[in-house]
Amino acid sequence: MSQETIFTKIINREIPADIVYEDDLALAFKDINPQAPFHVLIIPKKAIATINDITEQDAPLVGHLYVVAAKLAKQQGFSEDGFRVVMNCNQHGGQTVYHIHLHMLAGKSMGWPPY
Ligand code: D5M
Repeated sequence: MSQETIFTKIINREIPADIVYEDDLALAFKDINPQAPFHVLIIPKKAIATINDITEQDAPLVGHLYVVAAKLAKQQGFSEDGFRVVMNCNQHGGQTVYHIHLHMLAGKSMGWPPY
């Protein structure tokens, strides 16, 4: 299942976003409703609705999102102190935009569990 969402519009520059990283496969931009001093969403350019829709073929692409997170952490100086990445799935996971995205939160110490 892959439907066009607001994130496709961001990829296509049809709506604005504060883009912090882009390559052939992925895009990262500031979350509109930040939950940490640094909160970006790292998304694949390929529209995949939820974690449930990730296939074996998508594995390198999904892995790439983590590589981007590590690059951003290094670039922004968060590697050592640490940060959090999380991907929500469907209603119980708190997903609201149905184009997979890795939340990357940094710049403060975060609690666990996340509720
Ligand atoms: O996270 C979806 C996230 O997407 C949520 O934190 C708000 C963010 N969002 C929604 N629209 C935009 C735009 N236009 N720019 C930037 N960020 C946006 P989820 O895990 O699906 O709940």
